[in-house]
Amino acid sequence: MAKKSKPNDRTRSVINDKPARYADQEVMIGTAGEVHQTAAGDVPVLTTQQGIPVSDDQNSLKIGARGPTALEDFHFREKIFHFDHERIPERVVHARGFGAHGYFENYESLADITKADLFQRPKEKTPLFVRFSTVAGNKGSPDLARDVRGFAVKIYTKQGNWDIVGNNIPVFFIQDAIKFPDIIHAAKQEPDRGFPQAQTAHDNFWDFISLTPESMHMVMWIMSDRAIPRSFRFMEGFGVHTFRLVNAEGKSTFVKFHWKPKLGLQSVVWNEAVKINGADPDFHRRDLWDAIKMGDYPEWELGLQLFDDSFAEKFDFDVLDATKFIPEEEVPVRRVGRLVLDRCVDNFFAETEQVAFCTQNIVPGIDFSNDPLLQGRNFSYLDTQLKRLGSPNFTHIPINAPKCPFASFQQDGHMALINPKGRVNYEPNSWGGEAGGPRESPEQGFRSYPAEEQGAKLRVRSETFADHYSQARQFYKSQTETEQNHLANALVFELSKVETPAIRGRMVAHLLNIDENLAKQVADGLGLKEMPKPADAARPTQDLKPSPTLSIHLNGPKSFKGRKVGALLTDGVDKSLIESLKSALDGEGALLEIIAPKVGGVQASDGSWIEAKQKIDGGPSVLYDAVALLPSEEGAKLLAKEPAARDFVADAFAHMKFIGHTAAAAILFEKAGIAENRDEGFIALKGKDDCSAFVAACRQVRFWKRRVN
Ligand code: HDE
Repeated sequence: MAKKSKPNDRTRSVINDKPARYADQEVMIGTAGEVHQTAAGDVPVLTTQQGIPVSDDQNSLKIGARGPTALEDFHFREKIFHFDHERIPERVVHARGFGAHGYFENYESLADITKADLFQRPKEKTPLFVRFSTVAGNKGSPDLARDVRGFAVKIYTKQGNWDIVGNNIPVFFIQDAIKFPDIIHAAKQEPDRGFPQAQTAHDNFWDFISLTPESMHMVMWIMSDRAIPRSFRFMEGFGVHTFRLVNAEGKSTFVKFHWKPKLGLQSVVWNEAVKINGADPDFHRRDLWDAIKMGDYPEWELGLQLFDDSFAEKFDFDVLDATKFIPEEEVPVRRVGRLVLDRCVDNFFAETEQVAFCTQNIVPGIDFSNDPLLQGRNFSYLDTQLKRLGSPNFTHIPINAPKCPFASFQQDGHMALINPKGRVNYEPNSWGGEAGGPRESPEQGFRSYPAEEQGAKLRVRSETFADHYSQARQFYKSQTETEQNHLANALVFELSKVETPAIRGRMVAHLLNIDENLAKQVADGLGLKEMPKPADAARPTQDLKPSPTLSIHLNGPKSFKGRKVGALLTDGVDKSLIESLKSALDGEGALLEIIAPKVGGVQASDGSWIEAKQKIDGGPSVLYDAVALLPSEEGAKLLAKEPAARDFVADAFAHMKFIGHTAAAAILFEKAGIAENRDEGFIALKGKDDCSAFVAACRQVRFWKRRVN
């Protein structure tokens, strides 16, 4: 409560001591009716950054109530000055991201293959931070852009920070880091017009791609449903490059890192992605936030593909070529631990925005390979952090600081927060003991694997990188028919946005080297008048064995756990039915979200009130994995008049979702134009058993047999 002020106190804008009431809020009102909330009791006093208490945060200091603002208003100046400087440069790639805290738990000692401290002791937990991202879009772009997802993990080990800065796709567009600015320039908005944003469906991208045959394998992945994941929780992560693990005896083993989601793989369909971007552009970040806040902690297993020089020698492709992967059928993935995300950030800027991943951050027991992409990245990340965070002291920011003891003689610079005490800032020195500061440690210190390197200094690409189509074909052949169709449709969609016909033709010429049917399907979809000749290939396409682990559909979830049903209710809904549905979903570990004509909720058949989470037009069916239509007879008739309700039903059908429904929903099917098309994906809900059957059916996630697209 504000202190009593004299009505004629001209230095105060609250002249009336009687509070005003805004529904639940009691507030003080100023001379122009503005709201003043004042400190009292456990509500702290607002101060400037210098700690000076602020008397009025609603009005700047003026010469007379209608006069000019005084320059001496230090509170105003400080507030605006700080606001003006709130933004730091967004990441030049992966600008849009979302992070969370968690831990890595090691299953067993891996001392035989690596001396990395975090892998030594079974069951040991090591804290970490993960940031998921899209690549091409700017910070405010929608989550469901067709794009690669970043999967960057910073592990705070007892021997320093180890960053695995990976993606959700195991290969990359280019083979040499020198091409990175080109691929990114081509993918991002075109420089003259500043659009299109967060999409590759434009001339520059496909122009560059069509002149970069090494990217064809990656193109298969980004045109597949991998590029439109249902959420971060349902996607894989990959370290992409070949790395080394080095044990205490100095023996090196090559390794590829994998993150395997416990909930299985799942993607949305393209038409859904387009609509989700409008309905909830934060769909992925909200999903992660909600899951963690509800205690449904997302989990991935760390998998290692381990191989030696002799495998590298005999493998069909160069293990240093990041446009190639090693099929799991050839080198199995050994699962060695789990990553659990169990804590949301306290502050998005401090943690998610300021986290600075660097591929160069490796710990003793891990080492690089000569992959030219990785070598280039090792320069880029440190450099970019300086630009973004503005100081070489970005490692002092809590999210970036190691959680183990650290000591160096690096000093000063902008925003130095961790400053050593004492006299010494160099070594060698003769001060000794604590006064002499830290010294090198031949035993514990990081030592590079002494790989033998020799050769002429050349600006060339290794000929072992020359096969551009075989693995692209292998990827395509490993997809189910539905997935192959999605891939072809995606290519047709993207290339239809390309305005230059020659680029479309060039792409089809490359597709001919991957799969003739795919090329024909795309050419047909584009209405290409003449089939081009296959692009001249540096190496002929090999027919490799399909790798079933590449298909999302063949590696889908085993349960409906972690998924969400949207239930559309009206007044008069059968209370016991909704309760049965809720308990069936609870049993599965899945969620129920109530959608109603008004967010206030509906009155159930027994007179009780059920609150809604969404108003019908704010909760379209694209936001759910399956839907339940539970209107009363009367309610269904009213819903049938609402375009949003008709779309809800028509989209659920078109997106091959399972549809649980009461008999009263029939009028909705009719109005949505799908009354004739009812199939086994429609499950009538009358009682408890039907609800269990519905949830059991939902384990397939979608009713693919519907084949609407
Ligand atoms: Fe990155 N990449 N990248 N990248 N990358 C960045 O670093 C770069 C590449 C990846 O959530 C930047 O902090 C080059 C492959 C992720 O903060 C920058 C090359 C893979 C993230 C950069 C690559 C990645 C980045 C921009 C070609 C998968 C986001 C902001 C050699 C293995 C990390 C930043 C986060 C971010 C450079 C290629 C993954 C500019 C030069 C391959 C997940 O340094």
